[in-house]
Amino acid sequence: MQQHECRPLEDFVEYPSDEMVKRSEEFYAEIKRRHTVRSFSDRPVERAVIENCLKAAGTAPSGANHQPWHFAVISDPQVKSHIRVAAEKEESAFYDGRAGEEWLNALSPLGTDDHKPYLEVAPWLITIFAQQKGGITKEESRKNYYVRESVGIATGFLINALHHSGLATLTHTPKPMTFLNEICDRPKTEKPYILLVVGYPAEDATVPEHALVKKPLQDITTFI
Ligand code: IYR
Repeated sequence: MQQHECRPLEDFVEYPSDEMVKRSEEFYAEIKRRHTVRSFSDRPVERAVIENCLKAAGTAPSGANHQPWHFAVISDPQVKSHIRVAAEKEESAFYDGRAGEEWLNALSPLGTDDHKPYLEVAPWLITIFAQQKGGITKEESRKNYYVRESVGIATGFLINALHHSGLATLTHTPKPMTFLNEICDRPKTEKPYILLVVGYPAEDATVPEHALVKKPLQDITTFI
């Protein structure tokens, strides 16, 4: 059996309890300002910011620490335009009926449609892929575990890091999104998970009222 080596937990920081309350309040206030944006500015965003946020995402916990994610990061205008054309093709079939009535009814208060100009306007697109095979190093091809859970957590870290850095995001999920494997040149063993649109919001960006309705604490928790 492989040796199970450990080192002391050196970078954990403990705060006095009143400071903990304050920090948790401040974090809530900051994350509460995060809104999904569907109208982006074409203002450029420094690559260093994106890289730091990706490094933050890469620290997420994952099954057996296999880190079963790949981030394809796109700024090339031609590739973005290719993605827009392919996504709009799938989305027009979706909004034209493939989604079904119940789904389209659920979406109507958000005002979404098959028109996705932000895929070309925003400076960065990040396609998050979930890897069925991998391992603790890039070279391995072992089974991965809890892949969707792990990639979901890493995506949450990424969205949070981008928001914290001062950027807006949109979690876009064209359906199906297999066209992203070809465009991003990723193997079939990787499943596109979310296409994250990243940049500054357009000056006239709005947030649908529907998206601002968050369930109160008592509706999302039971303390046992
Ligand atoms: N993928 C489509 C539809 C869509 C689906 C859900 I569920 C949303 O919360 C929002 C949109 C689109 O991106 O327009």
